[in-house]
Amino acid sequence: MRGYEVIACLKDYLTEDDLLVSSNGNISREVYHLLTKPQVYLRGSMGLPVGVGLGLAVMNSDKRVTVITGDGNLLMGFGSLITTAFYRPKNLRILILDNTQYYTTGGQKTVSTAINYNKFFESLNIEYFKSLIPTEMNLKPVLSEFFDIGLLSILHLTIEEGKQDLANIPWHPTQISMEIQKKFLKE
Ligand SMILES: Cc1ncc(C[n+]2csc(CCOP(=O)(O)OP(=O)(O)O)c2C)c(N)n1
Repeated sequence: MRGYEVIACLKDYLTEDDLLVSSNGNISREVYHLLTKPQVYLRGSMGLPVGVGLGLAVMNSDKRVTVITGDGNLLMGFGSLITTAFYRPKNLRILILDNTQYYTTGGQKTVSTAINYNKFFESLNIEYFKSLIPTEMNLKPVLSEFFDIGLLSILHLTIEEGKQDLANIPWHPTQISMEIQKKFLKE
């Protein structure tokens, strides 16, 4: 499956109350066009989605926070995964869409294939980690578990390349921030 096909499936598992953080570039654009708005569409620097998701989850323990990140973004913020594993907020979900490339900027290869994700997350004692190549058949049951388990959960999906031709998000980062604060966040 392609990343946008996976993102479109998330509609069935998310409610208006869920808070999403999406990594910059193509993934944020797909989240903006395919899922409910507003969400935390990261723009600018890579490497931030897990750290931002962790902060939001810790500060908003009554909300489910889901991070959707490309492998390039994940690799640039690996330290945040270790902090996340230490605090392990039960309301945080991390969905890794791994196409083994920086697709947004032209498909340069990342070093994602150098990582044994199973061993890495096992070493951090993450209770729910799954890795799979998603298909129409296997994705839905795994998404149900991933969203409902009630523990910090991490799902690594190896996706095919391919994107929809989507326009940029028309909101300025300040507007994104204001919309999120209005809708979700504590003072
Ligand atoms: C620190 C930093 N370096 C480079 C870029 C340029 N850049 C924007 S998106 C992107 C690729 C993101 O890759 P990934 O997270 O794997 O998502 P994909 O594009 O594959 O969906 C790059 C290199 C940036 N925004 N920030």
